Amino acid sequence: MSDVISYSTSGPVAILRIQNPPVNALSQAVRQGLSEAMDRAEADVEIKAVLIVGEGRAFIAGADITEFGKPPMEPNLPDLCTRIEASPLVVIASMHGVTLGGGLEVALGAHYRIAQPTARVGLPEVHLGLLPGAGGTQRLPRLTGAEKAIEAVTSGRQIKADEAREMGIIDKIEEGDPQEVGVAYAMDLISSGAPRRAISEMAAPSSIDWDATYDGVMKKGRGQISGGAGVRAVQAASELSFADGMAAERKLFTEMLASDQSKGMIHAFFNERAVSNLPELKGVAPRALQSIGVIGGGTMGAGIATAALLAQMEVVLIETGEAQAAAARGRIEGSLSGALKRGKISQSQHDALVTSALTVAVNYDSLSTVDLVIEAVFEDMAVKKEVFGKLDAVCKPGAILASNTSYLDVDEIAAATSRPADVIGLHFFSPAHIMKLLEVVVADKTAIDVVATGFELGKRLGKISVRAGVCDGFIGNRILAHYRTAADHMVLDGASPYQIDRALTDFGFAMGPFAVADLAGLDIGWMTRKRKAAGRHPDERVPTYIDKLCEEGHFGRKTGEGYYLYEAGSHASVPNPKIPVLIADEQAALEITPRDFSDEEIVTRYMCAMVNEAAKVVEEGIARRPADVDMVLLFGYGFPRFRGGPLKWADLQGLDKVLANIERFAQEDAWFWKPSALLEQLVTSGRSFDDLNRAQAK
Ligand code: TC6
Repeated sequence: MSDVISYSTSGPVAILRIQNPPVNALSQAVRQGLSEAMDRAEADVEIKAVLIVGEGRAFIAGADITEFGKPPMEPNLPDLCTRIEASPLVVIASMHGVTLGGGLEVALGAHYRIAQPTARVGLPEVHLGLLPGAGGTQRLPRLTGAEKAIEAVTSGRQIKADEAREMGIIDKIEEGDPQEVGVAYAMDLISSGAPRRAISEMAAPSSIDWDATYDGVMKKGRGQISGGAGVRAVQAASELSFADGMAAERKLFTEMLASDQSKGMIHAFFNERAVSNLPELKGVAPRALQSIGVIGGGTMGAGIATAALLAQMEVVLIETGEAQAAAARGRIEGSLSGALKRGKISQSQHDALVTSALTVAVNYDSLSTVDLVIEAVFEDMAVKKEVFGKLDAVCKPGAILASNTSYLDVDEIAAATSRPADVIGLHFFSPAHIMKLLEVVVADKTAIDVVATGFELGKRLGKISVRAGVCDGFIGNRILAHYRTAADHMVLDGASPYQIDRALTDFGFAMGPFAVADLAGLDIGWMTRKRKAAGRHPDERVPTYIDKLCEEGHFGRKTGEGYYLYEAGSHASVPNPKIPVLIADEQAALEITPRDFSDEEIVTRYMCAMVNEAAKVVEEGIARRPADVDMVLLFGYGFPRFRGGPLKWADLQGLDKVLANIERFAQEDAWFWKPSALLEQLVTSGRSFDDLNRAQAK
């Protein structure tokens, strides 16, 4: 029989055991193997029931995503589910670990479902820009009703066994070996004469207000289309016969599969995993990593400490004085209480973290035994060097000395110590216990096992870790500075910051650049402009209108006034009427006649600036692969996941089109819009950024 399906019997029960590690994805071989095994069971007169069970860590994690985009191979999944359901035998699925997507659709094709108490089920296709395409949107609502099915299909969330049983998805929960409990359940069903129970034959779900539900889902999805398609598919389950509903689901599924959005999301799925698989780290053992030191207990330092505590590490945090130490402890305890409230940790874990895992001290000597120290002090080279000099003196040999700098030269920081091989950049994003991105900044002399330890730390903290080389701003902040400047140029030329923010949130960004600037603090950009003023190219256009607001002490959300005005204690904001006046003054001084911008032009300029700088970051080796840049933007900068990242977006647009736009913009401002050499080469050779990703993966 098939390699991936083992067939055995236990009395009148045929056992179909799926053995396709790591997660029993429904590859062609699995589909074919299941179909053949069903034939075999049905051909055996002794067999009364079929048990489907998975080996390893999951029942079935869904369709094999690696097959998407390839020519379809028979048997297809909808037919397999229908074939299982149509069996004259009683079919049982025994679920453990996760049962996701096509996996749940197979289970819904079965007549009865039993699960381990720890099992979780879900239809996560929406996270891949898809909807269930093998009957999930037709069968699930027949069990749960339309509303619950829509919630499952549009959130894609994993549902715990208890809740799934309450919803009617699981018939029985029983702890034990999935095969043993499954066989026992099958025997009970046989002896009680339980009938075949095909969900397709159950009543269609009642009608709900489909249009209102669709609108709500589309609004929540901020431009993502697959959630809305999921609603329409469930509507078809309610309004059409089962067979017609299946055809409607198939049509919507095929449309989604062909969409750029699913291409973007599938790119994100694979690359959020691939990004930390560095070939040079294969076989390199990380150094010990049980205790970490954090220098500075401000928002960033406290966030890093919280993240490490939540990952069960011991933390020693250093502050400059007793009052600052108490404030830092207060911040960390506040975040840990939040984690307790959200159910991330138990009361006893919380108490242990606060009392024994966290030490807050004012003396560097407390760092003498830690495995790794992360410095999160003021962004000033002299201050950093002083800190690293002190760390060099107190830390044990082999301890890793890391800087959380967001743009300073890590080579220069390393040179302030006698052990540059132990120095690395670990750039977290605020709030560090929530944001998923970690840039692991590798300096010239960083030892390879120190790099491996940086990635190991990221893994333990649940981060998406991306390797970055040394340059001003590394991957993310360097690219950000560039596309922010493109937005500033558009403001000088006549687009309002509010139109720009709206056009970009319509594109799918979590926030527009001016709302982000207010949130981060306008003083940050102001300081950066001052820092960079000396080395500025004569052709560089730098708007200064916002500096006037900073000079008056208005730094955005934290002071209640920036591009927007903020009401105390509320997230609501309105445009600041001073801004158009400041902009008009600067335009007059520069003799610029403002012009209109369409939303489309705003998005094009913003995205082209992002892509051009991102291509330069790859070209210079600051990022390892185009997909690494994509993951940085996705996980650190609110880039819409359904677009896959800026370089995936560029591929989908067509690189020739993107380059042509950049060349057109360069006619107005040759310095800012100088095309990336890599982008030019790719266009000339007819290749894409994804071709580079694939070449690197080999
Ligand atoms: C669907 O079913 C559509 C049906 C309609 C059809 C008509 N395929 O995440 P991990 C790999 S859509 C292929 O590190 P975890 C993954 O790449 C699908 N490969 O582990 C990784 O490989 P690597 C709906 C897959 O324990 C390895 O398995 N299903 C698939 O943290 C381990 O993964 C989903 O969307 C797959 N379906 O989490 C489920 N799934 O080791 C997506 C995983 O070479 N998967 N791999 O890097 C997940 O959510 C998680 O992987 C998990 C396991 C919860 C299953």
